[in-house]
Amino acid sequence: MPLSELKEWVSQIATLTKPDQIQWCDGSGNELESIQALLVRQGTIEALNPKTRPNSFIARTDPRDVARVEERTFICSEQEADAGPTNNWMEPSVMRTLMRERFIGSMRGRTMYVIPFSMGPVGSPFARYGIEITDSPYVVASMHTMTRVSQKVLEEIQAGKPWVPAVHSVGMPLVDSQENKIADVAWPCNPEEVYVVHYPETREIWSYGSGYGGNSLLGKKAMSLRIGSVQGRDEGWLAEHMLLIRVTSPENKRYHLAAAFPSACGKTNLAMLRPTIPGWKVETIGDDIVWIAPGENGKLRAINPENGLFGVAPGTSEGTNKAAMDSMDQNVLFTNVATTKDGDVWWEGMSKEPPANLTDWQGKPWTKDSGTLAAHPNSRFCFPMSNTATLCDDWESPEGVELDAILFGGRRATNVPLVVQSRSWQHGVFMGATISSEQTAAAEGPVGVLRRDPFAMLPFCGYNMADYFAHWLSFGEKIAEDSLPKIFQVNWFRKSSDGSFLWPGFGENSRVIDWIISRLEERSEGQQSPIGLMPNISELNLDGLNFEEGELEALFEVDPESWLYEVRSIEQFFERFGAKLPQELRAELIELEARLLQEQGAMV
Ligand code: GTP
Ligand code: SPV
Ligand code: MN
Repeated sequence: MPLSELKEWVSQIATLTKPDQIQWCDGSGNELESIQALLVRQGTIEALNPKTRPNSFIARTDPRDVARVEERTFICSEQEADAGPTNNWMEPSVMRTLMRERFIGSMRGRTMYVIPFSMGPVGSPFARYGIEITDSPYVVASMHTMTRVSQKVLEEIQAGKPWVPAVHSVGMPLVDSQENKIADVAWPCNPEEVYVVHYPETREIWSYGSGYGGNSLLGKKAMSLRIGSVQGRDEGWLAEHMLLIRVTSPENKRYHLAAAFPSACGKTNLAMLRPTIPGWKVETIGDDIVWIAPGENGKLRAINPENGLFGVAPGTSEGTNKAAMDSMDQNVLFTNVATTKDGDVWWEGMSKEPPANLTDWQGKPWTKDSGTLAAHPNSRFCFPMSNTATLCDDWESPEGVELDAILFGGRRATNVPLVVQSRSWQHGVFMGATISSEQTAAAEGPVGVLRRDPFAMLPFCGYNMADYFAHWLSFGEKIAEDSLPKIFQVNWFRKSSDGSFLWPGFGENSRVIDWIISRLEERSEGQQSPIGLMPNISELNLDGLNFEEGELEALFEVDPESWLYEVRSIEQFFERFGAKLPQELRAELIELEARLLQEQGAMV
């Protein structure tokens, strides 16, 4: 029966959107090849030089469709309070009418694709199924890489497993209301009318007007985080914007670490880290999304529900992330990078000197005197997990891996030290709830402005963030402190007064991981500070690094006065949640302030 329900839903959507034809996707290699050929014919993608980059392509988007659009992302719960103060909300019935108007005939002249996909290995206790309907073959190609598109999903649905319906249209029909044909363009979209809409109670997704990234690949942020977080709240698990790695120490001990950093703040880079200190190994399990649930022994277990990487291109180089570069030797779909005259790709940071005669992300000739960026700052590479040079053997383990530590971080030029351990689970939740970061190009809006991005989930939490904080705190009640992962705050991005990064970052972050693991193994003591436990400098392996006078101190400085400003800013942020804010977090803030005042007193 359930399959007939699915078919009924597909035909309803077709009646609404009026496509020329319907194509059910099976996830096969042949299907991907024919979709790629179609995209090439339509001019949406171009093949790169098969000698240097086999089976790889570049897409150039409409310059108005280059990132997630948070302003146009909605959580339409029945009650506004359930969406909370950090989400856009509209009454579901009002939004449904509005979306219906937009989707009427929105696929005219196009093919409607029906994509059965799984987040997580099909059949795994973690796996969740979805059906995305889209009129964008670029989305079909990307979903092939980012999710598990498979007939097996239909069998699971037939067997009665729940699934999330997700409807997407680029919002540019090829026939107008007077029945006139409209010429297609290389990157159809409708940037003035973008809506990325979630109905958390009925677990539905509707997305209109954008073909880019998280706006249109609906298994990713929409299903795995916004709908996923709501399912997690109801069912006792967590859907998080995190990377997941296995770290092996020189003594051959294995640990699993997850880390939440806001968009474009270093998850993919940490996920593929090549340690610069001897004896350590890091293997990739996931780079953007992690689902966490208590296992049978009560310890938290984690999986990466995705099947591919959709990573930020600029800044990626042989020097900063060799593993990522090695993973891109074939089967990559690049979007909005620059191309060379030999049919290869380039972006800012790949090499010091750009090659001569580039074509920029908008398809225009470009030289370093052009005064613009060759690649869009949110340009991306997309490749299957199987490409990953540092892939962990157990990355698809259906029951996930046991989590030993959780890191929270952001992009902070000031105040936040390189690494701090939380005093407890509750204090760790406070650290997560108060992450702040300078905005990046991953979403619309001004780059560089500081904002609170709790748990790096501000754009991705599908319910009231205060309830989400309470959900995190509840694990501290259900699970003994000893069994819970230890929580750390990190910041790779602190700057000196001349504006340069104080910490070399990338592979050198292995030195921080070394200290974190020394804490798990109780090999180091650390030293208390008002904001948590920091390393004694002697506990850090800094062999081979050169710091100028005062730089290391600056990296770890906790200035009570500026931290008291931080307290005020957190207070203001917390006020947004009113009485819903868990009192434990208010208590943590009061205690933090007291410790800072005490420290300030001791200094005078
Ligand atoms: P999303 O895919 O948007 O969620 O981003 P992400 O969190 O995976 O960020 P990513 O690893 O792609 O890094 C974003 C940018 O930060 C890139 O330009 C990187 O080069 C830069 N970056 C990453 N790690 C470091 C680091 O340790 N130090 C410095 N200075 N820059 C870094
Ligand atoms: C992010 O913005 O956090 C991303 C890119 O990972 S997108 O898939 O567009 O959400
Ligand atoms: Mn992300």
